[in-house]
Amino acid sequence: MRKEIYSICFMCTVRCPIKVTVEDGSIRWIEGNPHVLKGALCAKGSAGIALLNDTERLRYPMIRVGARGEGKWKRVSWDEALSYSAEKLKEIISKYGPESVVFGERQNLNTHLSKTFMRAIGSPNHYTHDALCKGSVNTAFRTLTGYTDAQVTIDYANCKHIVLYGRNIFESLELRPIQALMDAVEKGARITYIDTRATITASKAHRFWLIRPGTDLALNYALMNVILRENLYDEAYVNRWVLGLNELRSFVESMTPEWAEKETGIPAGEIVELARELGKDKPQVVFHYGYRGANHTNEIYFRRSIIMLNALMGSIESKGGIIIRKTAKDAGYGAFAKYVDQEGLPKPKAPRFDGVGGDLLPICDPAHGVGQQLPLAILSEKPYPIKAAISYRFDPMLSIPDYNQNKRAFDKLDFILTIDVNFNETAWYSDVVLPESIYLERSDSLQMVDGPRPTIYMRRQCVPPRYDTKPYWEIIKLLAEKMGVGQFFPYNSIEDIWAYQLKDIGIPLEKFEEKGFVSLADKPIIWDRKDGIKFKTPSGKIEFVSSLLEQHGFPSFAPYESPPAPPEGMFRLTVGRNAVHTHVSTQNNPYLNELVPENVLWINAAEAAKLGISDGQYVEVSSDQGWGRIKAFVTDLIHPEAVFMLHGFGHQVPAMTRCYNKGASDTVLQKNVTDMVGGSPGLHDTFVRVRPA
Ligand SMILES: Nc1nc2c(c(=O)[nH]1)N[C@H]1C(S)=C(S)[C@@H](COP(=O)(O)OP(=O)(O)OC[C@H]3O[C@@H](n4cnc5c(=O)[nH]c(N)nc54)[C@H](O)[C@@H]3O)O[C@H]1N2
Ligand SMILES: Nc1nc2c(c(=O)[nH]1)N[C@H]1C(S)=C(S)[C@@H](COP(=O)(O)OP(=O)(O)OC[C@H]3O[C@@H](n4cnc5c(=O)[nH]c(N)nc54)[C@H](O)[C@@H]3O)O[C@H]1N2
Ligand code: SF4
Ligand SMILES: [Mo]
Repeated sequence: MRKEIYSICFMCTVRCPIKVTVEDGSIRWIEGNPHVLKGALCAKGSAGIALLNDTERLRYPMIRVGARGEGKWKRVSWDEALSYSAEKLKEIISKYGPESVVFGERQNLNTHLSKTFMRAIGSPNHYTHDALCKGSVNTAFRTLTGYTDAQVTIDYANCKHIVLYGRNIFESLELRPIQALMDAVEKGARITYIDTRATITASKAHRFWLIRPGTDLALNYALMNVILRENLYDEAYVNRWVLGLNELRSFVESMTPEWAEKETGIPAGEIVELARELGKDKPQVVFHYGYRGANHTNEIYFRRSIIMLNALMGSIESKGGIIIRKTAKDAGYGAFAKYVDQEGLPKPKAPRFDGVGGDLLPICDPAHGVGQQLPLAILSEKPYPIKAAISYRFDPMLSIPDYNQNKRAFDKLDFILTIDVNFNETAWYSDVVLPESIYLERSDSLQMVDGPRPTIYMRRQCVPPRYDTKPYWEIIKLLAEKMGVGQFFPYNSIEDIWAYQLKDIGIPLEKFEEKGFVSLADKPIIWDRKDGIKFKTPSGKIEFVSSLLEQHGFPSFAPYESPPAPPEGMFRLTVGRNAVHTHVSTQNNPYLNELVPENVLWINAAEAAKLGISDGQYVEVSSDQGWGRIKAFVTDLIHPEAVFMLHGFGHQVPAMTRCYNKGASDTVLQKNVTDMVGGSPGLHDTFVRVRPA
């Protein structure tokens, strides 16, 4: 029998809507949901079938029997694994308090259940990947608009000019945005791309600038300088909505394009030209606030400068600009319900392990925390000893900079529990490993996507689990029951969860069968730019002079500091993604491994010649944190101060035979430093030495 099932991809966290064809209980085909994506899917999405059939993924619950990291395991029943985990956790809680248990996950559809679990056991220590990915973007948005970056989106389809700062949009993919952007380009939209190397996105852009690493902020100040001097900004919008224009004007007065040329290497005349072009196309222009790109410990000011440029152009809540996402309530429905909001759930009082909301990281988002503080908090035992770490759909060992330090920290823990689909680095180092069914084998909590047209998507099980695995919503309920807090998980099936989530919205579940999603608005909801934008700052305006920053003793405008050039013979390590892999999780996928089996080190040709390194030769890369062996890719297409490698390689788990020891790991090399205002890690703050291996 042949069936077509609408669901949601999870080969990366973009979560594209998909249509899966199932015949006689096997998956025959996966494509993008034609109602949203015109059938398109990326390479990783297509490789979902290879993950389903992979014999090297986690197949049954296991308890460690050898030393940590030795790789000796006992296969156990679900009941034994859960009872053992609950016993260990209860023992730790009774000795050290509930705050000694930390839970980390990559934000996902079930995050409301994980947060419920942590609140139920009395610990404040839930964190997500968010700070590691874009903590300073989140904070920058809140300082300016009161919204997080996750509460806004970009209207690519109607944009006339987009500026991308290392936002390598055609390789670090999100399918819907790039389809919309390509449509806009066909209608004449322009792309300006700025990177320290020439990526695929650079090759598709109308203008590409190879910038000196870490100097994007200087470029932005110079753009502001021109925009203000030549009155290129949207005066009516700025007068109505911006607080602190005069302060900005005097701050950037001396930061001319000529000054920025010396910092960035971008000719002053071209900076002026870009400012004038954008001035003409405003407000349908976007300066992309990005994720990674220039990641340094002063990142908050860079991200703020990007958002301020949007404000100057009047593009926030404009067609073809940045749109504030609208919720079910804005569309006239009740709120989308989450178990974490249920009555009677304890509110833990202890301070967070990562210092968020306290003196250390006062203004970072407590909804996410700052995950990279975990190893530091374990090692220092400040603010208190941490004894147990639970990781779900997240690999802290490889996703938090400084692998060797992470290992030293995890060595100090009494209990490590991992819930994953792959034998990731953290699972290998765990005491108990619980295998989740992969996305094609399970249904999940509904996905509420706020936006101009708020829409709810459904992930639906396509085939039965191949191995002895379970969906997370069931795993966490069973663990909660063993811990004695099962009352906070009052469901018995995924349908119960769906009904709970929709209880105040009132859409029947059958409606999802038609297209896999239900939209709550017929047309985009856009607020009136003259008077109707609801900014959530104390002033109700876009705060160039920020009350949030200044209340906590941080300046709204910080003096520009030039990033140091690396010492002789060294390079600034820069990292990123490509179109074929997801972070640290797909390197062992049989299809994707065949396409890109290892990473290479981009190095500038003139610098390579000085070091006697030729293209394709193995080199040794080392830093104060560690070292790796990797093939050199010698090219003119990277700035001489930088070297670049893909994140996610250099796996050290022998059970993942296809990717074991292939390429080098950026995580081993990087130091764990953070923008202590915004929360992002300084992933590009490490200098490395390179020599022939
Ligand atoms: N050194 C360094 N660190 C980084 C970055 C970097 O570039 N360099 N990038 C940062 C960024 S931007 C991000 S977003 C984070 C991402 O960090 P992570 O979220 O840790 O990375 P992923 O590769 O997305 O996935 C982590 C784990 O999720 C598992 N997984 C996949 N699908 C499922 C599932 O259905 N169920 C379960 N239970 N598990 C699943 C994978 O097997 C993998 O072990 O890393 C950050 N950290
Ligand atoms: N295929 C694929 N797509 C993905 C993901 C994935 O894992 N795989 N992950 C998703 C996630 S979670 C994220 S966060 C996004 C990340 O999307 P992007 O933010 O686009 O991230 P990266 O691929 O890390 O690209 C960073 C770029 O910044 C450049 N760069 C380094 N230093 C500087 C600098 O000083 N200035 C400038 N201007 N550029 C610099 C690097 O050369 C690199 O090309 O991608 C998302 N999409
Ligand atoms: S970008 Fe690719 S891997 Fe990620 S959700 Fe979409 S189709 Fe799946
Ligand atoms: Mo990310």
